[in-house]
Amino acid sequence: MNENDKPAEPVPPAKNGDSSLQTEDYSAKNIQVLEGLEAVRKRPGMYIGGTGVDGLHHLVWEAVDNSIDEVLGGHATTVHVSMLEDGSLAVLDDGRGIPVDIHQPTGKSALEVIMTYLHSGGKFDKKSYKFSGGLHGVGISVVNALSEWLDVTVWRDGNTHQQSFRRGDPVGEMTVTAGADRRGTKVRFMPDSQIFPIIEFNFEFLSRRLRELAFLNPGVKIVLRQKTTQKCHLFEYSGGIKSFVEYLSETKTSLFREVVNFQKEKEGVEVNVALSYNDGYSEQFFSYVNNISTVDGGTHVIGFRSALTKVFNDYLKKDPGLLGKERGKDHGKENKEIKVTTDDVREGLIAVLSIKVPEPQFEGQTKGKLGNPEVRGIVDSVCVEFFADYLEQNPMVAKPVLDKIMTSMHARLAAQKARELTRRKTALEGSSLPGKLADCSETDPKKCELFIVEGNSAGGSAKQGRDRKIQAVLPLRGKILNVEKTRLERVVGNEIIQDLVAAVGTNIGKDDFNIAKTRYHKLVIMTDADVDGAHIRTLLLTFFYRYMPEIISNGYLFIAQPPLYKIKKNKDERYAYSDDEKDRIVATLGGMDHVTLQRYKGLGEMNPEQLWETTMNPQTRIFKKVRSLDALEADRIFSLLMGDKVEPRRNFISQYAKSVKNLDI
Ligand code: 28F
Repeated sequence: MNENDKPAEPVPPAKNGDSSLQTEDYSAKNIQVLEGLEAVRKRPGMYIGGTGVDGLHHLVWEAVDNSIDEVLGGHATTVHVSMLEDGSLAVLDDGRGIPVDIHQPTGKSALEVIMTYLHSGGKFDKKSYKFSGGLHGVGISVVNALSEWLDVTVWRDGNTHQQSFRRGDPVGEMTVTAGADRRGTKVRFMPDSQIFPIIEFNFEFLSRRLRELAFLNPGVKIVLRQKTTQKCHLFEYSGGIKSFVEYLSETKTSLFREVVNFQKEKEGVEVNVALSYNDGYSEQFFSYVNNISTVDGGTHVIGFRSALTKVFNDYLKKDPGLLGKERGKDHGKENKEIKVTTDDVREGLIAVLSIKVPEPQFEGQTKGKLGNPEVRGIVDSVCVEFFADYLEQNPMVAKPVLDKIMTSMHARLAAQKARELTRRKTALEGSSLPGKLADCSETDPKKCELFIVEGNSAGGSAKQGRDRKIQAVLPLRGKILNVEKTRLERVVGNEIIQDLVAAVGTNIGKDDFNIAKTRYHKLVIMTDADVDGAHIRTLLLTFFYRYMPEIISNGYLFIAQPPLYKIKKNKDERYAYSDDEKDRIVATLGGMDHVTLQRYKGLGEMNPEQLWETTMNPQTRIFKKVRSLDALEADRIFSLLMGDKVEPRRNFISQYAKSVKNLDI
């Protein structure tokens, strides 16, 4: 159905007696007018976190969250997000439509007030906390303030209401035309290039977050469309976060069939958990509070992890035979002090924890951590109660998981011993930086950059071409380890990984990793544009995602974008970073027969000056910042290609093989 089709009649509110569903019928009288929008344009970062690409996309999340609230309230069914040819973006829902009656105190329509004042609207009273998500629900008026133009359409009471705005200011009155055969709200906006350096939306980025929202809001249907490419993604998951864990597990070999899933409300906090275990060594864990991703965890995550650990230790106390005889040694005598730790229960775990809290306190620089102290005990007790009973009832789940946890624990104990030995050894010799590292002279990590370069030839050019004050280079010898089927201990043992970990400075592993020890606040993966380069890049992304996730969540990891082409006309040399850009440059230089075109196959083809100018010079280079969802995608692709499951790999390759360009076998 395209966005202008007549939407289906919305379903009546769920009859599950859930009193929290939004059934209040708001109107102008519910609006509390706070302040005008000039504050938003002066300090946009205060309202959307920043004016980079993340901030730009927050404009979309604000509108989408309003539409999702309408669906969760039982007044709508579908949210459409459309990337339009002119670069603007439209969000549409088939809900009740933003109220349009006159707001007495201002004499304006409720619609105009909601679009032009901050924090207006009844959404902020306690009753509806269950739905307001997004960037702490700052309201659609922020989108309006930060848009060069914005058109809103409301279909309501059989009429079509419209109003346009420029940088938050109304352009004329709200117009009403009779004869709407539909209901709902549509907001179309063009981000303001006076606020955002980059105003292009990213389809994949939108797709990942919209998929996540569909998992977090079971029953919501979300359609994402890009007009220029006709690409279209539809997300709807009636299974909610259980479907999320199934999606994350698709590429893994699970230890038991059914994803474990439960939800329970306690003292006003709604706890929703889904989890599975697989035979891999990495953990995939996502936590949310009121649909907001808490990348830095918090009290809810502490409660969850302590509950899981406690339940497995209690289970082992009841059945000490499970402690097992690892390779003939009997751990019987040490039984009493052998305890499973939170790290042991993370190996091979895929879990989603989603909670709803009336008054969440977010902490940390990126507001990605929950602070409410009372939540820890609530989540802990709810999870212990459910998991203890579940393991009792389901031995075919408990057994394989405990086997795996015991193996993980013994490996950890063995590695601890090994580490103690090596620590004593390096304490004698002193921990050294890898010989391959060409370090920089600056010592303030905030100013330093480490280029992780594939292959010695490119490494050589990078070492010669770099700015030695702030730029270090670490050439990687050959392929790094396949971290899909490798436990942490072997990863640490691998020489190339050791060089990388030593250069980065943070150490590795949950109890040793320390983000404060990062020696560079920009870690730049620089690999060739060919298949080998892509393979190394995926390996590195998966390694960082699994063993140094905070490097990514702190925004320290980047991917260098070397040029694809050099276009020469007499003395004039230009570089192109995409096929489109190459076509544009060739056209401006008079067409193909006036230029010579070189397609770069690898970094090694550039001399140090060219590599500096095109890819390393902070004034001219292009870096792509790695976000957690990008790395999650790399991890998925990596498991698909390197994991055990043949079916998903065959599907992936057949789906993408035809679209692979310049595959040089
Ligand atoms: C494309 C973005 O913003 N959809 C929305 C509604 C519906 C109501 C509403 C919104 C009024 C006074 C708060 C309608 N009828 N999509 C959207 N759909 N806001 S935003 O009301 C806002 C309240 O205070 C709505 C009856 N009650 C609420």
